[in-house]
Parts: sequence; structure tokens; C-alpha cells
Amino acid sequence: MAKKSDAQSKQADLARAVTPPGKAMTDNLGHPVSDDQNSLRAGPRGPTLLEDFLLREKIHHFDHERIPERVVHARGAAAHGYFELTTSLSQYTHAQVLNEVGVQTPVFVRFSTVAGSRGSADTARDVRGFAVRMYTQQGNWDIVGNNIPVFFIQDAIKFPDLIHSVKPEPHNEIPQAASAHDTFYDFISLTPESMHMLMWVHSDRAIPRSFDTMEGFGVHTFRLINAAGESHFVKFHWKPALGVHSLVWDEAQRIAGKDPDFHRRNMWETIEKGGTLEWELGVQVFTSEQALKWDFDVLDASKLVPEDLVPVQRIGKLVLNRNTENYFAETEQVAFMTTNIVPGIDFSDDPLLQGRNFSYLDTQLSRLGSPNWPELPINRPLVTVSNNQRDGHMRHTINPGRVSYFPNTLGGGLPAEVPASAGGFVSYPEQVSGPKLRIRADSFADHYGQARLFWNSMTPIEKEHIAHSLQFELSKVETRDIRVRMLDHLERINEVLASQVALALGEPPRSKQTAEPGGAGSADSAAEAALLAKATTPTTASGKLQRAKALSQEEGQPKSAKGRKVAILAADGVNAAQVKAVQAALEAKGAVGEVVGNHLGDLGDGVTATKTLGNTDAVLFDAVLVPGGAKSVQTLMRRGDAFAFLGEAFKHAKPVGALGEGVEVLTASEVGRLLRSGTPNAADKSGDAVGTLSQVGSAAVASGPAAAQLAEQGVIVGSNGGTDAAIQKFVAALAHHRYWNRPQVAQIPV
Ligand code: HDE
Repeated sequence: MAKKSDAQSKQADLARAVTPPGKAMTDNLGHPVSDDQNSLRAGPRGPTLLEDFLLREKIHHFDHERIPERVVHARGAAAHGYFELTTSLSQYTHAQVLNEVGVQTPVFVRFSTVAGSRGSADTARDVRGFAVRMYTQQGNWDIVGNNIPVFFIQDAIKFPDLIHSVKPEPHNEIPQAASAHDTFYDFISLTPESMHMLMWVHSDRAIPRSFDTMEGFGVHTFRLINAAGESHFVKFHWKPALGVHSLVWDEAQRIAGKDPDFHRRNMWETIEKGGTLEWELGVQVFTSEQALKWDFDVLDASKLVPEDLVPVQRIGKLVLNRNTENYFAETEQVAFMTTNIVPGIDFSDDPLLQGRNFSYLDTQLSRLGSPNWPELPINRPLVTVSNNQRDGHMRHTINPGRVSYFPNTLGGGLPAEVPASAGGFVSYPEQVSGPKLRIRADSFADHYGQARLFWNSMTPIEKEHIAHSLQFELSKVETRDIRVRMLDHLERINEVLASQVALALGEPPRSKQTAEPGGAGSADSAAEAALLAKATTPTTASGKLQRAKALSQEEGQPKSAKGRKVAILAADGVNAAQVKAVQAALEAKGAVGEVVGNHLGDLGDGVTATKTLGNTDAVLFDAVLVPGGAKSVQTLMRRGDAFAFLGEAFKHAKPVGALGEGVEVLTASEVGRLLRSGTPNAADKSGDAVGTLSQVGSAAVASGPAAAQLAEQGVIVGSNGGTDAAIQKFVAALAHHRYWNRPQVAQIPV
């Protein structure tokens, strides 16, 4: 039965349903249409006739164009590609897709947010869905995962409550795509098992830079079953080739207004330009004996297995390289299910997974309206489907013959069952026994240990971001009792963290070592940063680790300029040679330099502006550069939006740069003002640097010590003579991504 797949086989299968526009217009039943713009009426100004079947059919179809959006994960975007195994896992599983090295299996991957509705913004603070469908030769295999490795709740029976609490409040449907409101924290503060997940959603993981800078996780423990019938536990990971990288919160909020399609547009454009999004599939494989020795339960989805205990083995790659033909037919109608597993893979007894195994089949009926939803092109498997299920709404398959039952002799006994020896699916014969109880296992009882492990594992800047996120969200909770209950939980995770949040909420601090009032709640207070940096708490339920690898996204992640976008601020008369040199240097690293002009189109000497200062914003770029050209700079010096561009990018820790006369704009912007004022320690240094900044044209700008000091903060300047070296430094700064060492950026009023 099993044959090799190839990456294009699903594309060919879908092509059967792709219907390009025909030459002649017809109605849905093939009648030629002579006039699609005027309804049939009695006289030129008379009433419309009921007889107008063309009008009625067109409006009827329109009236029924929508299906219910997903109750969770409504907002999403997807792309096609392939999965290629690089290391066989045959020792652990007989699943063909994990045995055959080099075979490319077609995939469809949908990324989503959880809480917002279908039209909400991509950059909301939220968990991201990371749902992977593989069209294998043993049927569809879905890993319906998230970009965070744990979950809020341990038992599926609590899911409707969790979701009701986070969705817009039912009396006024406010707020959209936001967890910063009373009902969410009312529920969370009464649900201590959510504390580990809560730390993740307040971390930078919940505001990813793009889909391809997110990690993916299967979350639950699954089983791998080998040819001898032996079971091992497994956790699935998707490791992004570009590394895990995020936005900052202020930026994420602004993007929500400037470009709510930020993430989906990024994926779409990357693929349209011939690029790809890539991950490696990683597995943590362990035995039940190993698992029993740990002080947490691997069936508890609020816990992760630290990579220090079981390293992640990288066994294959996932490549997304093809956009959808039609959003509705593919992305909206795709029906992922945790129960889509293949022989050689099985479930664990994780109570959350067990509940999901019911939910995903069930939900398809209300969304897609018929039990025949597996016949939809995006859902049908590549293998031939054959059984005795029949009829129902919208049946497409025409099953010939008189036999629709099994066993039968009239149909020659077909379709026949597939014995395990021939590859039929059999469940792992796990021994189970016990009294029927509504109970939570004692081994699930530690709700704070791994929250502390996560906190301890953060770098100082990540801790600061978590504290500020909690300050932001909890300060929006109107009911004081709920805020205080949340502080009680935070105190059990880390008392300094709880204190810093308490100060922002106007509550008494929870720790003696609290940063000065006035520092707390205001971003980037040095005292707060220093305190948080050294704040740790002893852990439990963490395999005796106090810190774990791979939880921080600031440590050990690949970094490159690939996929990054730079705004080149320009007006008529810009130095074209500099613009072209910057664009070429960026392109060589897989990055893009887009000219943001005072108007669209030609700015002289072959420079074309594809965006304008009025139609875009610094938050939509990873860095900003101002090239020289006296006339261009003269124009930019009169534009507040050019200064806002630089200030915003600087505030959000992004590289900023200027070449030749462009340095004048940088110097006059908030960036220049801030560097001139500096911090008490850095005052002289940065003062010098800006002093030197003004000597445009001097070779010292590109090579002197002042320029080097600025470069440490991701501010790259070059004289007209030293452009090439400065451009190289700028590209290197872009690959560094964010500069957290800038003094007092909170003072920037954008
Ligand atoms: Fe889901 N979830 N979920 N979930 N989930 C759905 O299925 C559900 C959970 C996840 O791109 C729904 O087709 C229950 C964890 C993703 O189409 C629904 C529970 C994880 C997607 C559903 C959970 C997820 C969904 C809504 C608690 C990470 C989007 C529409 C037991 C491991 C898939 C649909 C896509 C979607 C139920 C918890 C991931 C209602 C009952 C944990 C990525 O069936």
C-alpha cells in the first residue's frame, strides 16, 4: 500500500479542484448569462420580478458565503510545502514518514492567534497556533501544536471556561483579541495550574516577529511505536532556521493599527519572492521509566520536559514554499485534528489531549456543515479512501454497487480490513485499570515550580519584558480583588517580580528589595532592571534544574539579517549610489532595503520609492537608514514623520544608521538628543560621539572611536567617503537585531 510521496503530489491533487475563470459567464448550473449587472424588472423604473432566477441565485450564494469562524484560532494564515526526513527514527517508530530518509511529504501549515476573531490583528499578545498537516502515504498526520510548549489547563473539561474568560466579554464584546481584561484574570487567578503558561504568554514568545521566527511544539506527550510493538514517549518540536525572535510590546500594538496583516503579509511576500520559511523537526524521546523518575508528570500539559533532561534530536526539515490559491477553500476549510495520526504514532493519557481528541472531529461538523468534510480538497488524504460510510449533505463521492456494509460476500469482501502486519493501525495495548473517579492526579499538583524555572532561565531584558507585560495587563483589570489575587500568585513565582508589578498597580511591594517607586512601572528604570536581573527563586517540578536551556530566546538563537526589512528614508535628490550600495549589500544577505520617499516613484538617478513617509511606519521595518544627498536631507529635515521614524526605531531597539549628509537628520532627531543627554555614565562618551556626528564628511566619522561607541548601541554612521565600511557595519547590526543597551529610550515620546 505504501509508496513514496513527493512534495508535489498534494499540489497535483489540489489542482483537480482549481478552476480558472472560463471564457463565457454562466450561472452555477451552466446557463449562459447575458447581463450580470441589471436585474429583471417591469419597465425601466419598475419593480424587480421574482422570476429573475439569475438575481436570486447570485444573491442566494452571496448570503451563504460565510461559515462559522473557528471558536478558537479564528485568525490564521497558511502555506504549502514539504517535510523531508534527514534521520530515520525506525528504532522508535514504524511510521513510514519517520522512517524514510530523503522522502518529501507534502505539508500544509496554518499559523493562528487564539483569542481574536477572524478579522483581528496578527500581532496581539497571544499564544500562536502552529498546526502542521502532513499528507503521508499512510493517511494524514496532523501535529496541531502551539508556539509555546505548555498550556493553561491540565484537563479538557476546563477549556470552555478558559476560552469564555479570554474572549471579548459577552455583554459588550470588548476587548477584541486581548487578554488584558477582568474576566480572563478572574479565571486565571482562580486557576493556579495556568501560572507556568502565564509566564510564557507575558514573555516575548507571545509577540513573535514573524511566523518563521517562532518555535513550534506538539505540547502533549505522544507515543512512538516501533516494529516490535515497543512504546517510547515523544515530544515534538519545530526549531526555526532563523531562530526565535520577537517584537517589542509597544511596536506590536502599533503594528496592529498600521498593518493588521503584518505576519500573514510577511509569509505571503517571502514566498511570492521565491523565498521559503524553514524549521527542523526535533524530537525528545524518552521511556516511561525515565519519566517516572522526574518530579513532574509528562501527562500534565502545564509542564515541559527540559532539554537538559532529554536533548532535542533534530530529524528532518519543514519547508514552506507555496502560497494558497484560495484562502477560503484552503486556509478556512482546512480541518486539523489531533486524531489524525498514522500507524507507529499513538496518544498518551494526557487528559487535555484526550479531550482534544473528541473536540476536533466534533467542531468540524458545526464549521463545515456535513460529515463529508473530509472530501474537501484540502482535507482529503493522498491515499485512496475506501469504506462503507455513505451519503450525508454534500456527498461528492459516487460509490457504485449494492454493497455498503461489512462483512460482505456480494462485494467480494471489499474493502478488506488491513491487519497490523500489513500496516493497519492498531492502538498501543497499554494496560489500564482503576476506579472511575473525577479526580486530578497528585503528580499534577505543583503549579509554580516550572513557572519559576522559566523565570530563572530568562535573561535580564526578558525578565523586564515579562514584568512590564504583567504591569500593562493587570493595570487594565478594573476589579482590585482580581489584581491582588494575581499578585499573590506572582509572589509565589518570584517576590521581586511581584513587587515590581505591585508598584505599578499602586499596591504595597511584596519584597524588601523593591526598586524605587517611580522606577517601577516606567519602562527601563535602571534600578528595576538591575533588581530583576538577579531575582531568582528555587524551583520544584523541574528535574532538579534551577535554570533550563532553550527557554530564553535571547541565548543561543541563530541570528542573521535574512528576511529583515530596512527602511531607507529618502526624498528627491537622494544620493543614489549610496541607496543602491545599501540595497545590494542587504540583498546579498537575504534582506531588503525599501526606499520610503517623500512621494512614491522616481526620486532621481534610478532610485524608486515603493513606500512613502505617509503610508508606512518604522514599526513595519527592522531598521532605518538615512542616506546622504543634500537636497534629500533638506526635505527630510522639514518632515516630522522622518524624525518619528528614527525615534521609534531607536526606541524599539532597532539599528539606525545614516550616511553622509543623512547624519544631520539623525543628529537632529530624538536619537541625537538622547545620545547627547546620555546616562550619567555614558554622558561623555555619547556626547563625544554626537559631537563627532556633526563633522559630516570627516573620515573620523566612519572610523573614529566615537563611531565605534555608537555602533555598540546599533547606531551606524558613515561619512560620504566611508560609506562602504559603514554599510557593512549596518548590515552586521541588522543581523544583531535588537540593541537593549540604549540608555533611557523610554524618554522618546513616540
Ligand atoms: Fe485547540 N481547538 N483545543 N488547542 N487548537 C481548535 O478546532 C481544543 C489546545 C490548536 O489552524 C478547534 O478546528 C480543546 C492545545 C490549534 O485550524 C477546537 C482544547 C493546543 C488550533 C479546539 C484545546 C491547541 C486549534 C477550533 C483543550 C496546542 C487551530 C477549530 C482540551 C497543543 C487549528 C478547530 C487550525 C483549534 C479545541 C487546547 C492547538 C474547538 C477542547 C493544548 C493550533 O476543536
